[in-house]
Amino acid sequence: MGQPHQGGAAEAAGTEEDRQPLGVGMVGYAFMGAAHSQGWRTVGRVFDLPRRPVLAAVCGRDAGAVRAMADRHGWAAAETDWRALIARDDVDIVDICTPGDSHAEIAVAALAAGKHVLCEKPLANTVEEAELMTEAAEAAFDRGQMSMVGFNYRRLPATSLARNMVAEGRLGVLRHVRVTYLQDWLVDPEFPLTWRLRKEHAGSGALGDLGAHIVDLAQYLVGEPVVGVSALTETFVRERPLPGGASSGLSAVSETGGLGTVTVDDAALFTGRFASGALASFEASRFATGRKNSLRIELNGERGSLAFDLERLNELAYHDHTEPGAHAGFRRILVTEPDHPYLEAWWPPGHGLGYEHTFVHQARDLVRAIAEGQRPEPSFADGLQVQRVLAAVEESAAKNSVLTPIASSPAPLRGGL
Ligand code: SOE
Repeated sequence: MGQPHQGGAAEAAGTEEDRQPLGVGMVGYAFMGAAHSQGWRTVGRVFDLPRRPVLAAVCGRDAGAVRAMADRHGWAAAETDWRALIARDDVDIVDICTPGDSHAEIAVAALAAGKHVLCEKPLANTVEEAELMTEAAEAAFDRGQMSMVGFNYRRLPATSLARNMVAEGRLGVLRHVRVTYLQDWLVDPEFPLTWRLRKEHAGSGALGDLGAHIVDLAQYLVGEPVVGVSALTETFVRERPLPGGASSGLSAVSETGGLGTVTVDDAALFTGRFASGALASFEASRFATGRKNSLRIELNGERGSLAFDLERLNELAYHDHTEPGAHAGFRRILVTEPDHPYLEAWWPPGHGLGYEHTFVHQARDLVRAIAEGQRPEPSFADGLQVQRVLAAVEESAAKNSVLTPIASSPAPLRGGL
């Protein structure tokens, strides 16, 4: 067992100010912007980093709101045009926290301007955009610029430990991967038609927002790509009240009595196969009543199983199937030891981390990759692979919109969008 944290690894290597600054410019300032801000603000105070991240500038279209956000979260400057942000000399990393419809344009421009790029998930709204971004990222890597996608659930100590255990062969040959990511914020039919419910802004619905996370997490844990899928999607509430105000970004949405059309899925359900033959099931929904942000994953292999639940994110359940049956069974690993992933610099054992720490760890990994000239993961190529799975899910769901009928079934068989 390692030693409890005694005041931070950063202290051992001199003060933060001794290190060369690395200016961050963030585009977008809502929920994800606030989460990333916490990550950038905290990372250099906790981890021993080779460069010192500086919150140089944040960008958003509403001058007053972005200035207030900058003041609250400690950004030195506020911009209202992302082109001005990426042109700034004090910005080395462009951190993209906008809706998916602007990821490609901003990322490609930022890479062309010589910046490193961190882009929120899903990488893009389409495979074509993701391909363009990946090409730009590969060319930029040759010039020493790094690109990374914000799949933050990889950066929990427990999911990271699970990845290590799978890679060490503790589960043996994998047979099953079972993943669900469930929320319930769309159950109310009066919930307004925000940008997340329109294909032109979000690309897809629960699929791109939640499904992207679980596809990435599953592929990361298994260490292999998903090679084929069979899917069903559904939009349960097809029209919703239009939100007020130009800032909703939905002015072009067709109006029928104050209602607009939902053009993305509310839920996506799919099975899949991994390259080595393991079978997978995935479920992403915004209609799972009572489930707020419930992400669960279980892997079953010939030698054992692992299970993770985001609502108990400091724990990992492990069953070692090589133990004698009389006392074998799932046991709880409390993932808070200093020699567990990411925990060398945090609190003493048992004190636990939370959701926001994933963004600190994301910042840590990107800063180290930049300083060491190593390609960070997940790369844009990894993001493109996820995008291809999402596209295959949509293609399969379109084909599966008429289900194989069960004899004498009275139920309607048509689903999907
Ligand atoms: C909303 O569904 C959301 O904020 C996602 O966009 C995030 O990626 C996820 O981490 C939490 O839920």
